[in-house]
Amino acid sequence: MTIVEGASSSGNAPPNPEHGDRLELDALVVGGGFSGCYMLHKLRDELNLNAKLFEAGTALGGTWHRNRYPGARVDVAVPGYEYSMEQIWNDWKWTEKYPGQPELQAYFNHVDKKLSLSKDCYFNTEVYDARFDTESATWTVSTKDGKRARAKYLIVAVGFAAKQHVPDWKGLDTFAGDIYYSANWPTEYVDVRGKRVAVIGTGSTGIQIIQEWAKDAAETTVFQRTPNTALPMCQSLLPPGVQEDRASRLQIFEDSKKTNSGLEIWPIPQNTMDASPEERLAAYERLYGGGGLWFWNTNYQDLLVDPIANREAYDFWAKKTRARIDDPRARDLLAPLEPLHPFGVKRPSLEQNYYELFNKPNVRLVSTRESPIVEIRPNGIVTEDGQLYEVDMIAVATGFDVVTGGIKNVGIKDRYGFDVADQWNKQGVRTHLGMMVSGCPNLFMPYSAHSPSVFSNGPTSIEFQVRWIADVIRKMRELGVRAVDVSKESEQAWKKEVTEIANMTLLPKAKSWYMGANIPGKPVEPLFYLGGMILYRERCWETSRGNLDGLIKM
Ligand code: NA7
Repeated sequence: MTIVEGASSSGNAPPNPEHGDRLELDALVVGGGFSGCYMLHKLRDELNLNAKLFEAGTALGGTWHRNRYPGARVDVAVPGYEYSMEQIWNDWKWTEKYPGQPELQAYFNHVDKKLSLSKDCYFNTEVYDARFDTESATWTVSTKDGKRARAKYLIVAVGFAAKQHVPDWKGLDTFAGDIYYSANWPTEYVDVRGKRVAVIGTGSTGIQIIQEWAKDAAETTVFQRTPNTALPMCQSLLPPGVQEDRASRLQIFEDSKKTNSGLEIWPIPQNTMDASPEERLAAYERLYGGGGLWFWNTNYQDLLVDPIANREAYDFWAKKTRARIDDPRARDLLAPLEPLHPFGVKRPSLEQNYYELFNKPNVRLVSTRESPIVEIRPNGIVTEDGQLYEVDMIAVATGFDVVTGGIKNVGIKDRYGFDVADQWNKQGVRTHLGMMVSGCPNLFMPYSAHSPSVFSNGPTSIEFQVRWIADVIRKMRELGVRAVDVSKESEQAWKKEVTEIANMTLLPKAKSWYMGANIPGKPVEPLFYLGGMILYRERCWETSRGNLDGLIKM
């Protein structure tokens, strides 16, 4: 078997001799994605701290650096999915409404240039241990390549999808062809012409790979466990003028700060069944036809709350989707009349020609719900019914150990020596505001669990969280406070709020990564804050109000 990997995560690069391998810092940021880059800029350029960034990969970009598989693209449109800093957007032009990974990587290179970030970043630097010393009130962080840093403030900005989940299929290492893992794709072009390829997983990643590979492969076999309620992307080039109009661009960012989603959108302020059937159909057609996630995030306000409303939307989606699939069996597997879970409680992916692909004679669909994968053999994939699917190449797109996986890799120990991720894996996630953990003073985690993160426009919620963290640190310095912690009671209250809000929705009704249910053995619980950005902002300011009244000062 050949595992074809990218060069993003080595951990073996030698310490950078220019800087020495022992660093004494004010602040250390771990992770160079949207949140890490902005955090470094804030701490270094606005608070004038001695701040550095450790990144396991070879460049900035985070998710968009690691996930460079064919077809990778964002499901939130630009302009909007970007930093709001004018110095960045004033001379950056997007080409497509939903940019692909190469354009997003180029954007991060642009951000790097504008903010001069790289000079304070250590690449190929993978943190495996971080522990707090109460006496000196500092974090000591160790990396796989032998660096050690001491910092007053530690910002773990590894995002929610830092660790890919790969099922432990028997015989995985015996495969004689090439295996590609979506989150560690090689930088070189992968040629599938004339090959029999398999894609396992039909989340956004699987769908994007399938759409690309099925163009050229001799035969494509798709292994689906749960049908994706994918929506048409309606990709387009950005019309000239859209980005050039400074006033309207500023307005997008202003408006985005006032909504729950961090996008300049609101759901229809009406319940589904209060609209007449004609009105409802017209609304559905408009939202579905507009493309993108609109049918999901600007649908009637009760879409994710009321089962009847939800079913109405599902039925519309199924009718539209089924009409695109010729084969009755594929139709029933891809868009069943009876949904396997409520619509939208697993994130719908955006697709371009996904459903029509199954009308091609050389694209076949295997239901691993009916017959799970039990083994990988040198020549292919075996399912429980004994069927061997012979293939030359496999793409594994089986999702992520969301949040906990990435935190686990960083090896955070609280001030009593307990591993935070281990505790989370046993007892469930505990945070305050999704950013702080009791027993971990001066540790902050933007875009992690228990925050609106994946239920908001990433850059908008990240900018808010980073500003909040920077504000707490600024106040600490003004007040002469060495360290801040959060109480167990704050954590309990926050978890209660996260859970109660999620339980008002239909989200707990699916086995999704939103609930941690995609990883065997992981506690099943709401992992994200569904109260929206408006309430979330209030909660954050309540904690940091006055002289940091909601925090324990040490
Ligand atoms: P997802 O959305 O978690 O998708 C993973 C897919 O892999 C999904 O279809 C899973 O089926 C499937 N899967 C997982 N384990 C198995 C096994 N053992 N056998 C067969 N199929 C399996 O991850 P993505 O990377 O696509 O997207 C993640 C998010 O990142 C995305 O929503 C964007 O917001 C960004 P399941 O549905 O669990 O039955």
